[in-house]
Amino acid sequence: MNGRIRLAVGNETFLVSRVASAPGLHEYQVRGLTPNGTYFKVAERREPSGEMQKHSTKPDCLRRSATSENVKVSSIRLTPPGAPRPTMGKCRTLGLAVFSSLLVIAAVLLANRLVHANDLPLAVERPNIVILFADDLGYGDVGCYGAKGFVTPQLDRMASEGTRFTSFYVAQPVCTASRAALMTGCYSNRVGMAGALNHTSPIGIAADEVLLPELCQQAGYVTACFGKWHLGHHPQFLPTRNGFHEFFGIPYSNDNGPLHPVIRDIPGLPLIEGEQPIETDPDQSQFTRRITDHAVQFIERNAARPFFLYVPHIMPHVPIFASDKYRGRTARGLYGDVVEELDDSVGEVLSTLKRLNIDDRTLVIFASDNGPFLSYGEHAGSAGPLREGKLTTFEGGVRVPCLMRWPGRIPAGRVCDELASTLDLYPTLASLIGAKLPERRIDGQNLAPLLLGQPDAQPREVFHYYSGDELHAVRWQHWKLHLPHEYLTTAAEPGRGGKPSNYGKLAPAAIEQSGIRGIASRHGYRVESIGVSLFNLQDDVSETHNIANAHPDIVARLQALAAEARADLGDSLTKTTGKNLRPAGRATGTAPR
Ligand SMILES: [Ca+2]
Repeated sequence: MNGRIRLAVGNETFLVSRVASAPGLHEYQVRGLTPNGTYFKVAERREPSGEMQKHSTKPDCLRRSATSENVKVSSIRLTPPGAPRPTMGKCRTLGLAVFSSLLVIAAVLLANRLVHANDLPLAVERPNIVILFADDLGYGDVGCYGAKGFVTPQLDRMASEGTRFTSFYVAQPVCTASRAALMTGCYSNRVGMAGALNHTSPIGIAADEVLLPELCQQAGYVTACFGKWHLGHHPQFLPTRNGFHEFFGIPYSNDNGPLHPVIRDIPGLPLIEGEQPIETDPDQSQFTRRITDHAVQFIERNAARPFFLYVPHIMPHVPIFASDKYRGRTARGLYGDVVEELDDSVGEVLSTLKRLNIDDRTLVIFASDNGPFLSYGEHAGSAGPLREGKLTTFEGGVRVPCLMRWPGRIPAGRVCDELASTLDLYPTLASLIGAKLPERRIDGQNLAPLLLGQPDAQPREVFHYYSGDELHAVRWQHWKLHLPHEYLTTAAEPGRGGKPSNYGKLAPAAIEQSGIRGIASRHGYRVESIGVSLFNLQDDVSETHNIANAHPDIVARLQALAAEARADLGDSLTKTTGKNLRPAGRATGTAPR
């Protein structure tokens, strides 16, 4: 498709030129539709049958150009000069048929918006998706983010072959809440999830939420979850009831058993395969090894079809364990050993993709579910330059390392400082795999253009820092406003040997007692408070200089954003009930709280 190509939109014709080409992938620019031109891509992919298929993005003009919304478009044909015109009768795929060198995009505009089944995804080739999600790994715990005392060559390579995000957030600074947001694209409190569930919790993710793996299943993907689930341990909440074909792992955290550093008399930790407990209190030094084996075998079994693999690693959440091969090898001690084993696990996944020749059609994302559990001292990670860690809405709690790699599609060696969140993965991945979003409110933004390095990408501008149902802070661009709230800080000297700070003087509340004081009592924290404080994260990522007095206009703007968030999502600190909240699921026979 070299040379001049015409794109017909209704009765209008526009000139198209090829601006980039890679094996199996061509990018085109359409001139004249929008001031900066508009882009789309065509990919060629050989199907398992041996047949060559071509897939295309819908040109941007059809998604947002007012020009095209004013006309009824019955079909769009992209025809190289001199080629015979295709007939619609030869279209074999929904919305798009490409044969020979012809591309036909059929689309219908009704009532000023696209409603036809031909609403094509942004991506041209549907990638496999792999999400590797560490537990309590800090912002400063990866080599390319400044880790000291251990090395992460595999993650560093992933950064050099992909994009490293420096301003990537989880929705809340604790396990269950963070995972609920990743799986639903919603702020955790919107879907009724908060904190970290334990073996006494009656709730779990609601049945009517459409989880990311469910979107993937709808799009024809085979799905698996290997690691820690943490969205409810009752059978109805397990991964296999929520879109995953396979599950191997634990239902809640690895300290929720006899190895809890403080609380005694917790029942044994179950290891589950599918929905069946297969072991109780398994050897935790084998978790990373066993999860990695499951991941590698899953990829090997499914290399010929699209898959979604979610690997929520159990490490490096306390109690931390490394296998024999790794124990004792880093200057950082056991924590460094554990992260080096995780790093090798990432390397095994990447080398498996390469060996099976599916490397360039697999998007791999690595991130952590929240910041470091600082009360645990040398058994916890580091937030690098960021203030505080897990359980707080300072940057150290919610800003996490994040790497994304998709050779040939995501720019290599790029460092991206734009604001992004696990919230955004849901609509972004839906767009890339051609899944239809559910008709309910979500909070994620489609960042596919940003990921793919497109020139017209619109990054996220606002992020709300919630802890449970308390609104703690708001970020707009590089400005962050803390609203008055309490927070946790390590009670005394950081703990040692896997114990929290102040161990020996703790008066731990029962595990059922959630909330800031219950957590403080069990994990060696004390409660502090902060008033209205404005930080410029560009100059002061450590949140040390409150400049609210110097910028009343910025404070007012952020207060207005906070008011919008409260009306929508609620805020118990100001006793505001949100208009758009959805309840968690509740196990049968358990009484509402
Ligand atoms: Ca966690």
